[in-house]
Order: sequence, then C-alpha cells, then structure tokens
Amino acid sequence: RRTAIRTRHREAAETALPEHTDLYVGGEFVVADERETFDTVDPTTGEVLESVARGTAPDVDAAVDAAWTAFDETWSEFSAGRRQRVLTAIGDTIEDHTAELATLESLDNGKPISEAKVDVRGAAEQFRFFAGIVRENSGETMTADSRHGQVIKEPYGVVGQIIPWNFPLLMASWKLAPALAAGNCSVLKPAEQTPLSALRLAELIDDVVPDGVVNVVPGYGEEAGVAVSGHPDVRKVAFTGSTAVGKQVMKRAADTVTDVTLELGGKSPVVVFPDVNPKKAVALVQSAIFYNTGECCEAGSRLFVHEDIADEVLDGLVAAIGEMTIGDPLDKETDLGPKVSQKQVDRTLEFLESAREDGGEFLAGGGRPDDVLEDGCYVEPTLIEGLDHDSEPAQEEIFGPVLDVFRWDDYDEMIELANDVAYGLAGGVVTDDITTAHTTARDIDAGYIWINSYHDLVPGLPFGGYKQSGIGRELSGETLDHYQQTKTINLSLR
Ligand code: TXE
Repeated sequence: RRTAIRTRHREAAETALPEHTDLYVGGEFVVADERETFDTVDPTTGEVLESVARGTAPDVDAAVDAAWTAFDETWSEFSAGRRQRVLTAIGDTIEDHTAELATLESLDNGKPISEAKVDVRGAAEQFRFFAGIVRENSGETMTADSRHGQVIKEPYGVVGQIIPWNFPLLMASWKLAPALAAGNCSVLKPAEQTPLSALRLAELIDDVVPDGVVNVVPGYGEEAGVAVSGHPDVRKVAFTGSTAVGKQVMKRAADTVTDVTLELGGKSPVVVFPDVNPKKAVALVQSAIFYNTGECCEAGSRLFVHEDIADEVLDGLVAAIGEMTIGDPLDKETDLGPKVSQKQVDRTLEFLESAREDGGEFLAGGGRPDDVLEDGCYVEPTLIEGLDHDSEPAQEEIFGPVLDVFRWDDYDEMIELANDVAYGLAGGVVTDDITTAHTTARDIDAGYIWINSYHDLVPGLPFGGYKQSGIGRELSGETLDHYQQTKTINLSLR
C-alpha cells in the first residue's frame, strides 16, 4: 500500500507541479539573487516535491520596484471597471483549473483532496466577491461649517503580503483579491512549506494580470518575510500566521509607520447546550476541530459541553473518530491527511506530552497512527479531558487534530473559562434556543461566532480576531478599506 501511495503521488506531481519554480517578478520568472533554492516536501510521503527559488532581501527589493513600476505605469491608470474584469478573469481561471490546483494543494500541504477542492472554489469566489464590490468604492461628499469636503479612497500603491501554509491558495486569494481590487500592486510571500500553488497561480494569471501587479517571492520568513515586512517602500503589510511572528511584523512596520493587518492564532471555544440532539453536536464539533487536520486558525479546539449531555456527546465523538479514514489525501474518501511538516508533528506531539504530564485523560488518540506511511506527517485525532484550563495545552494554539474537553453546568463560570485565553478569533454555539444562542454569541469574546455551524466563511461577512488573534477584517467591504487610505479634499466656500 505504501508503494502504491508513493507511486500515485509521483504520478500526480508530474501533471500538477508548476513549470516554474523561480521568483515571479515583474511578470517574469527569474532566478533568486543568491541563486539558492529550498525544498518543499510532500508531507504524505516525505519525498521532495520541488526545489524552489529562495528569495532574500535583494529579491524583495526587485519585486517592490517592479510593483511600483506596474502601479505607476499601468494599474493606477486602470478604471474600477477594468480592475473588475481582471479580478473576474482570475476567478474564472482558478475555477477552470480546479482539479489540478486541488491536487497540487493536496500534494504540498497534505490536505484531503475533497477539502482542497473547497479551497480552490473559495479562492475563485474571493476574486469574484471583490470584483463585485470594487465599483461601489465611490467616496463621499461632506460639509463642515463653511467647507465642502470630498472624501475619497486611494490605494497605498505597493503592499506586502505574507501568508501561511494551512490554506496556501486560499490565503493567497484572501490577500491578493482585496489588495488588487483596491488598486494596489502586491509582493506576496508564500510560506516556505507550501510555495507551489502561489507559483502555479502566477503562471495561470500571467496572461490576465498586467506585469508587476502580482509578484511572488518564495523564501524563508527570516529572509524574504523580514524583508517584505520591513521594506521602506511597502506601504501596507498584511500578515497571516503565528501570533509570535505577527508581533514582530507589527514592530518592524512601526519603524516606517506602515499600516498592518494581522490574522493570527486562535484557541476557539465551542459551547454545547443540553437542549440539542447529541448527534448534531457531535457532527459539528468533529468538523470544528478535525477539518484540515486541525490546521485552521479558527479551529474549535476547546469544547465546553454541558454536563447533562456530555457523556452522549463524548461517546459519540469517540465513535465518530473511530470511523474517520486517515490516509492518502489524494483519496477522496480520506477524512484526515498528514500535518504539513515533521516540525508540525513534533510540535503537536510535544503538546500531547505536556497534556499527559498535566494529568489529561485521553479519550481518543494521543499519538501517531501506525497504519499509514512511516514518513508521513500523521497525528491521530485526539480528545483530551481533565486538563486544568490554565495548562499549556488548554491555553496555546496546538494547530493539530487535538480537542480539549471541558464539562460545565454553571453558565457564568463556563463563559469565564471560554474567554480566559489570550486569543479571540472565533467561537461556536450549539443550541436550538434562539435567545440562548444570541446571548452566548455576544458573551464570547471573539471576532466571529457560528451558531449551529462552523468553518463557514462566506465572502461578505467580515472575519478577524479580537485580542491577540489579530487586527483588521478579511472577506468584506471593510477589507477593502484596509487596503486604502482616506484623502479629504477641503474646498473653502468663503
Ligand atoms: O508560523 P509562522 P509557523 C500558528 C500555528 C502554528 C504556529 C507556527 O499555531 O503551529 O503558528 O507555525 C512567515 N518575518 N499558525 O512557524 O512562522 C513564514 O515564512 C516575516 C497560525 O509556520 O508565523 C510564513 O510565510 N515573516 C496561522 C508565515 O510567516 C515571517 C497559520 C507564517 O509562518 C517571519 C500558520 C518573520 N520573522 C501558523 N517568520 C493562522 N493564523 O492561520 C516567519 N514568517
């Protein structure tokens, strides 16, 4: 079986890998200044998929220059309608290549192919959504005493965008679509673990987007990422990744008073009330934590289940975990693929070790499954009960298929615990009582609450975090504002 999976991945790679693995700058693929490369690995097999150009500061300089040239000579001359047509064409191009892009994403990240297809459709939707609202971006007129004011929005010019590895193509789209819609050119740095879909996207849109409007500089965070976030000619930085790096990005941007938006980690609570059908709760909680192998910033990673329904829900979850298919992400029956890298596996296992030391009781999982590829980055879906809420595994973002379970019977105490983390990205409420649902949604200190669903992120509803989960909102008209600056033109009437 192992040989069959390896062969299948090699064959899939032959058709799905991008032709170019260099930097995409000014509409051309160019070798890195230092001519170095880094390997991106298939986390299912442990085999190298590609060697990719390793961008460093001089490459970022070149990309920023190319982006400014494109902004000055082309993109800033485009009307909103023309930008709209470009964005729509990008969305169509992505959709036309759904199968191929999903395969590439599955190979590079390890996500199940069924989920990779959802990502690709979501990426196309991003461009269509921002294509749709770009023409509403009309400004305002105002009066103040004897002045006639015209308040207009102008793009920053060149923006830097740094993205993570958990949804590589989708995150590229969440960043590029609003930036371009608002009239900016971008220097995009994909994560070093998953640079391939951004490079393939660059190939696909090369004919659609004017040269230099989109530039892709793969590389390491400490090299290309630092260069993007500290560049004096980058007028806005958008970052998605860990809270620790988000803080560094923000500090670096402070030197040039550059605007930042940050979408960072989470430790989101899912609250289950006793009135619901336990089966419904099980399905929702299972998806909230195990979708994308738990590698979701919004993952529902702390379950607060009411005492009266807890046994049924937990038994149901253990049974549901037992039925999950862990295996080859290219197989459409697979529910749980590998984590993105060995480093991520080690990190998750360290949290599991710490949970053991803290007296956690493992209701399911707790280690690596033994029946998949030995070089694959697999971790079992895991349920842990009995942790002290102050313990590290209950406070920190594990970013793996690991759910911490807490039973409750006193609402106020439960809410206090639910909010007792540094993060505030998302939360879930599971109840059929409409008043309870809304009250709890308001009581949870987070930027996005689902009632009776999870992970459903639809363009049009703003997404982003409270507390240390971030600054700014994606997926909405508000996002367009983050990529523009306000100019007031004051005409005196006296
Ligand atoms: O993230 P990093 P890592 C969380 C999750 C995960 C942990 C560590 O808990 O376990 O972070 O993952 C670039 N200046 N999230 O180490 O380092 C990097 O190259 C500028 C949550 O992989 O934050 C990559 O492109 N850029 C998250 C991006 O930052 C730097 C998604 C994210 O990597 C940089 C990913 C630097 N000094 C991880 N250092 C989410 N919110 O969804 C790194 N980078």
